[in-house]
Amino acid sequence: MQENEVATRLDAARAYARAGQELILSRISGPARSLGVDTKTSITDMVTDVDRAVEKLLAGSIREDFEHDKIVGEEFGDGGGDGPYAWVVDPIDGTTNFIYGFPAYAISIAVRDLRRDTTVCGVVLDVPRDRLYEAAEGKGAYVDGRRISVTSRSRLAESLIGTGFGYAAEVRRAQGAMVSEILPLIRDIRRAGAASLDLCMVACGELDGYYESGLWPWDFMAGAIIVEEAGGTVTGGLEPTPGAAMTIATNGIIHEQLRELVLSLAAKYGARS
Ligand code: LIP
Repeated sequence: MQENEVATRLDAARAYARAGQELILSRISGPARSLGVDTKTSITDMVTDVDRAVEKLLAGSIREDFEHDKIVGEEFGDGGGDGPYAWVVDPIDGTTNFIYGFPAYAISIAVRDLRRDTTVCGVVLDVPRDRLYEAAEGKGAYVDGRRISVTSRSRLAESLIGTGFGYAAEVRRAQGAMVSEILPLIRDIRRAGAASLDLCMVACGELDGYYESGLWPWDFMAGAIIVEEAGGTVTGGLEPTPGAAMTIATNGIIHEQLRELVLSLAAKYGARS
């Protein structure tokens, strides 16, 4: 029974992501990008009227199709639902990139089984590259229907690592100090600006690992199951599970090398871990 409930929600999540993509493309096609932009926690933490419109579209569809499911969205918070499933939605992950037209932003939708406190499926739609990443518990990870898997690289010194930075200046200062010490110890660093895409890049082998502090559940929950179903490992730093303090995702082989390095430097610079 539950397998069908998950499969139905995965099918719906794909359709909702495509509908959100259509809305986004309708707002940025044509001669001028007319975006209403506000700021949230700082002048660098931005949100647009398109973020809000996409979340309203997704939430309306979820409420209509799964009236008992809970909805947790970046822009409108928690809504409804007394049933066992919760939808965790980021209407545009990588909002800064979206505003600038930098081609790295995604719609991220995860479905949680609240009885088991587990993500049971997730989709991440890379809008600029038109790639749909997806995974369901125990069913593998895919991009556009093609099976994906993490790399088999075993040395951190040969690994390509993604990361990201928070919005507060004092947090960024410590994160910058950390990355300056990590950089000489790895192949190179990449900063895409959308956690859900960083995670999908680990899942499909475009990165060997990724770490970031300060993420919200809607940033990482869909990407995390996609990494795990692609054979990778996702943890926190000091915590076993990813969260606001730290999210670390790798091919599994380099996980403890990266985790130990991140923890030691976070302690040195007083950063969250
Ligand atoms: C973004 C994350 C990214 C992080 C950015 C920002 P948003 O989410 O996906 O990894 O580095 O600072 O938080 O705010 O664009 O949805």
